[in-house]
Amino acid sequence: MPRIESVPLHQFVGRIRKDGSTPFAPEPGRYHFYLAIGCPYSHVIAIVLNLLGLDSAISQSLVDDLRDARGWAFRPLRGPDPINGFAFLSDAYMASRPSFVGHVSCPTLWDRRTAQVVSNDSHEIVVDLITQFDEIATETVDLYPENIRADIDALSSRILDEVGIATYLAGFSNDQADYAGKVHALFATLDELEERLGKGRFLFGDRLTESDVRLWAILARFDIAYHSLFRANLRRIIDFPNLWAYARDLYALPAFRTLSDFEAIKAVYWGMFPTLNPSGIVPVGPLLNWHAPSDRTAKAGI
Ligand SMILES: N[C@@H](CCC(=O)N[C@@H](CS)C(=O)NCC(=O)O)C(=O)O
Repeated sequence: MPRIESVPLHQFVGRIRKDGSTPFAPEPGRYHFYLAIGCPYSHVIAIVLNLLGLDSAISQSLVDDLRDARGWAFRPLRGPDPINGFAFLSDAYMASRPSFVGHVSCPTLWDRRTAQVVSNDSHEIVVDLITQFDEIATETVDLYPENIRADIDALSSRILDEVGIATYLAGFSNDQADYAGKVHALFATLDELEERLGKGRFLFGDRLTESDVRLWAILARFDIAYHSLFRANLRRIIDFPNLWAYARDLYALPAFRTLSDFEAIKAVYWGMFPTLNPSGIVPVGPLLNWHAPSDRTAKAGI
């Protein structure tokens, strides 16, 4: 995500509030998500919407799988923009604020009522989905329990920085020592998560939280993309007994299984970064047995 000096990364930071303190109230049928199938941040949104039972209250559509220099676009593969008929996602930003210059990213949350982008800060969006839509959500799962919110925020931010973003920084490093340092640091965090998952079924014991969804979006991409494409290859996820069993346990849950298209994800990564994979050839492997049973439910009460 390129950063333009002195311009904040997220220029659309609208918050959805039940109490009327912002222009954006939680209402069924009002909001739309633009997502990208390969994007881990979009993957988190899709799974959270499904876990909360917000799929029918908040619509979503996909941009084209691959992004070029013009940014995310709408093309036949995933269909036209169903809300505005835009050609590019950046059109939504320009329509919202004609002077806009900066980070156009998926996920983007669009408000039909005021015809503008609400936010493209996925962390804040997830928090608002969980905390502001409880009267609309059809499921009662609490992915962000009040008494551990600070701990969830802290862990999710480490997962994002030290695992998610770290793999990209390693993959795009042009310096041997820098690359090696980043990979060792990344695996030190994975070792820590491996140990943590030896103590409970999920990252916070028996409660599935937002942090688990964040980590899933990374684990789902690790062995099929990050390990080889980004040279984050000290180990694969399948070499970590707890992380691998945990990933399979999550995959057994319908929201994770039905919303994780590994072949599409793999094609996106191996197709979108020509400096790392000039031929564009998508590897046929690895063969991962996602359906192998895990013993994780036995850890529920630990
Ligand atoms: N800060 C954003 C990051 C999202 C992000 O980087 N999305 C990627 C796709 S996975 C993207 O759209 N990148 C386009 C760009 O940075 O130009 C968030 O948390 O929502």
